[in-house]
Amino acid sequence: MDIAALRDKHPEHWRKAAAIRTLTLDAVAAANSGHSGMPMGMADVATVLFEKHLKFDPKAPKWADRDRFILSVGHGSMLLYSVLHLTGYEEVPLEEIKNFRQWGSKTAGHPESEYLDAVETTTGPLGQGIANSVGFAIAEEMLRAKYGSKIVDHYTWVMAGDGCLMEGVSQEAIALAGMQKLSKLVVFFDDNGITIDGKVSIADITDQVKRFEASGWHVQSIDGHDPEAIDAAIEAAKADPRPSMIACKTHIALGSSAQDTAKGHGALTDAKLIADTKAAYGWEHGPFEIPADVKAQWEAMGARGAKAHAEWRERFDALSERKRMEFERAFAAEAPKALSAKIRAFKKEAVENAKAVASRKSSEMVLNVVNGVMTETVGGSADLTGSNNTRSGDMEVFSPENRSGRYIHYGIREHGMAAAMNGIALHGGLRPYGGTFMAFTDYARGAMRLSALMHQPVVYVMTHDSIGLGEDGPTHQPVEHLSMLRATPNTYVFRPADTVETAEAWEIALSTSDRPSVLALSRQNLAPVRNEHKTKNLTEQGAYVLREAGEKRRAIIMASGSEVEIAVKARDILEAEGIGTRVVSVPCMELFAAQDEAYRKRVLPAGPVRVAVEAGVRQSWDRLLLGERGREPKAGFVGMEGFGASAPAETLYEKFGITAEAVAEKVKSLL
Ligand SMILES: Cc1ncc(C[n+]2csc(CCOP(=O)(O)OP(=O)(O)O)c2C)c(N)n1
Ligand SMILES: [Mg+2]
Repeated sequence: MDIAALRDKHPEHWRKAAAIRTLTLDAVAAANSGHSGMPMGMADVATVLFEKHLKFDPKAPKWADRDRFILSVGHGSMLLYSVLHLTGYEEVPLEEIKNFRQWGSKTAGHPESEYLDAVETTTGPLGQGIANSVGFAIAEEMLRAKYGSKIVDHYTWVMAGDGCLMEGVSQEAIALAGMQKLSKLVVFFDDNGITIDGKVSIADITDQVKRFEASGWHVQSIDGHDPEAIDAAIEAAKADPRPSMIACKTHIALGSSAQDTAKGHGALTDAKLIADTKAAYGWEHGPFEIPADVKAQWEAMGARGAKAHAEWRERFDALSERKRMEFERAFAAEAPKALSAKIRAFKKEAVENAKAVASRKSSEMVLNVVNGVMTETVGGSADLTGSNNTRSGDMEVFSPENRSGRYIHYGIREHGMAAAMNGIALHGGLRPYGGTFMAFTDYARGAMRLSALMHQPVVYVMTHDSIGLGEDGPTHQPVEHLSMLRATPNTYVFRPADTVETAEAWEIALSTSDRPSVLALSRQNLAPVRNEHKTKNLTEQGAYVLREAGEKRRAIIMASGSEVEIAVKARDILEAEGIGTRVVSVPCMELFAAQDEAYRKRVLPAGPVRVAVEAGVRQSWDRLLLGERGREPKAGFVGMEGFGASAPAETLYEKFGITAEAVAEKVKSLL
């Protein structure tokens, strides 16, 4: 690579890009860890994008109509931090660059959206960013249709590497974006041909350009170090009505002795290598030193957005007060005031006209009420709309022809759906929920974990939540999933027992702004257990006394969802034999854990025998079964110990011993 030729051809550009490269070298050297090669390779693309195209205002990182810049190749975090520092984001002073990857710094190893306002999405798990970006671009289309292009009209720019494109989730994302004709989505592919183990060709010979083209994308291939070519490609991408992919041929760790090798991927910390590289760059400044003229040019790029932002503000202020308040409420992820009253009325009606329904159906009934008062909800399913019951009657389908549609056919792409929902939630202004069979949370897991890590209020409608789905058999019957989901921090896992609890769970999920919720819903009908109307949302306490012991209390049976009915029947058996038994419904363990100790002890006093029943594995119940201190209760569990089987649901409950009789026997064996 003839670095001198690059320098000579575009000397002004070169110095701006070199600032990214040298800040990266210095920060990685100081941290003695990190990834130098990607920022060194993609610095030219970043410079042209920020200088000529990106709509942003460092003084207002959360300006609603900013362009979204997504670093899908998260290990290249120093590229982002460098640019944020250079353009004048106050949250990234030079101190933060010097403290890259250290305790308490905002410049984490990979970009964390929780740490910096300017980080649009947490990346690091390869493939997530590009899949999130599809959600960002969908959100932009929807909101442009809703509020008009004077209020919402921006691009979503992505940098993705070989790793992102090798990950399966990228295929789901690319296919969905192409079909949806997301014209304001532009992906820069860092086509450097290198990953950790060596050349990409040791594991992949895909023609990425053809691959994107096959899914309906506009594609270009350019020299990623030529600023004129980069600029022209961006112009062409903007002009095309399809999503665009620009394959940028780059040299990883450009200009260093590690260039074009796997060594260049990681931390380049050798003092001589760094000195030689800076010499090749013609960079004669000390560590972390940015010459004033270069810094001034970057700051000028940062200042450019202030005007666009001010003009946008004027247009926004000209909206009716109602529109403005709705926009701001939705961007703050606040539920409308009307929601609670609607839910209360729904609950009353559900008690008055009590009937056995599947909780997936109850969920649809709730959505029919909710979606009318919350116009920011965006529904969807991974090709199981009729099974997940996710589409309420008033929802039109989102498509290239109908950007006002609020329902997305994500296709059979659970992971892509979950990642897109993260993007929609992160964009702001919309509240996504989406469904699949609960067993396939495994397929969505990578993105579900990030919903939790990023505190995004995505709602996962996971139906067919146990062996109760019956004949489809063990592949489709979740067994370990409830425990896995409950083990995930920052996640509410709701398993409602009937229509009333389902409505309460939805109310909480839609009133929550800082974490995802999973609704575990049954395929089979559930008998109503909440037979008396209570305006209070009992699910909010996570667990509560559903039936009190008639006789002196000797046992407590805990259950969730479809097994609450079994717990109530077991209580009948035991009470008939003079064994006083309380039933505790546990729709949300996380919320119960958040109650004060006095309440928890009131619901689960130490004395009586405790038995939990759930058509899943025991693991997540231990905390409730074993008590917290003092005398340990005698405890037992009725549930699954292995995978399910293919048969009618009633047979399965019988054969796996999840019955009222078995629960009553378990209690008696412990007394
Ligand atoms: C899902 C996932 N798997 C594995 C990794 C570990 N990892 C980090 S970077 C990388 C290689 C990425 O290659 P590429 O995208 O080409 O980046 P480059 O080496 O060009 O910087 C791998 C395997 C990861 N971060 N995420
Ligand atoms: Mg690579």
